[in-house]
Amino acid sequence: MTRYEYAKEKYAKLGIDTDAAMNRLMSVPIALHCWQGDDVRGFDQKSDGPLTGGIQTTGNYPGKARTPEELMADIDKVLSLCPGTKKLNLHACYAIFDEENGGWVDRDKIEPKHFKKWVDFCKERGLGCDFNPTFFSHPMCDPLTLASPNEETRRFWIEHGKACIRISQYLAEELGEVCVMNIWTGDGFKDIPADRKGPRERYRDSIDQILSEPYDFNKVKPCVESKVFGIGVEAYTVGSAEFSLCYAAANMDKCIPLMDNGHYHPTEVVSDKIPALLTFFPEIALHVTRPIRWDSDHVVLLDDETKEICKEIVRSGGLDGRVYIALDYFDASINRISAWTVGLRNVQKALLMALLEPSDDLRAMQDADNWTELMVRAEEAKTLPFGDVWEEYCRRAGVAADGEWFENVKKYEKEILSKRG
Ligand code: RNT
Ligand code: ZN
Repeated sequence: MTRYEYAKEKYAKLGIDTDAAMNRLMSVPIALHCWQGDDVRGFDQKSDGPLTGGIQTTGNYPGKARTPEELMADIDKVLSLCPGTKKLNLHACYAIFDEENGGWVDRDKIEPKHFKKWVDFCKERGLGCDFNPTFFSHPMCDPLTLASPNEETRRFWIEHGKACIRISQYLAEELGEVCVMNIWTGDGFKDIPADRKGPRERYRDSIDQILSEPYDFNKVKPCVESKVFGIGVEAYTVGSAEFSLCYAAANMDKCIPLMDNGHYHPTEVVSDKIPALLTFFPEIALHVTRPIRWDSDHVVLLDDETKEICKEIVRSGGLDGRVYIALDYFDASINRISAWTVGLRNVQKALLMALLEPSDDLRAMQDADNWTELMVRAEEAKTLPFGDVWEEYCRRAGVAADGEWFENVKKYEKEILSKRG
């Protein structure tokens, strides 16, 4: 008997079908964020300005991608090391300008052709692609964008948002998969504002204008991502939780809410918010990250909240196309390929664990007010031979098991990353 066969029996005794769980997970798309590979830099700025918008990468581990080709090669390496269905997640600042497509244009003028190379990349690998307008790290941030009182600034960023809707529609059509387009800005204030409503009214109007650009809501899913605060904008965030959720609720036919689990007060948990939102919204989107004390965007670990988030996705029927899952972190202090791979494999692990939960039984115990047995069973489920199922899942997906992939990353670092200036 193999270790997997033994594990399969153990789970079967609890009524859990490990083969069905693996098959289910294999087709769930998870969006891989391109920005872990180059510390959220992108390629569209002529001079190398600072990362703005209240987000921060810390560390300067060698080997970050400097060109689209390097970033693509790095993403390929990650894809080869992770099981399951992947999607790419691009930011507008990763536009590729060259002689053939007419050279550089500013963000209000970007077009689908600037993402043609990414489309080719995705097509060759059978990937879908999500998209994000980039409302930061640009001279037109004054520092506000969509909430700016300066009409010229606001117009520029609305045009950027509209251009991104057109690009998202193009990505969805070319790749034949839904494109989730996330609207997030770092708009906010360092200190106590005198007017909290004005910026929000302008923000609302700006998003209205962006979403007035035509798109097929079956293919393009614009999202509004909320936030609690950012670096340098500690006192007030325009796109707060209430603002963003109300915007999405009032515009259910046009957009969906996006929750990033780094964007709440430290004792709030997104796991609990998932079923709350799914009670009302047909679809929601997530940025899975790891906050340490603040929105620090550390690599996702297999920690309690990641597991709990994945349980709620599975229990709420989120895998049936109701929850769009994306990663969002950027650690510049460690090998970036490894950072990406650990985080993506961990989300896969947490989802597989959730699929291997005896959830029907546990729910029945809850409904029967049988909290004693629920505790016993839930605790016992934690030491089932999960590792053997995970190893089998990796084998079936044709990727290296735990303990085997890191050698591959070390080799890539030695041969490729270490040669980058
Ligand atoms: C920032 C938001 C946002 C960004 C990306 C790069 O706090 O989480 O999603 O991380 O758009
Ligand atoms: Zn995010």
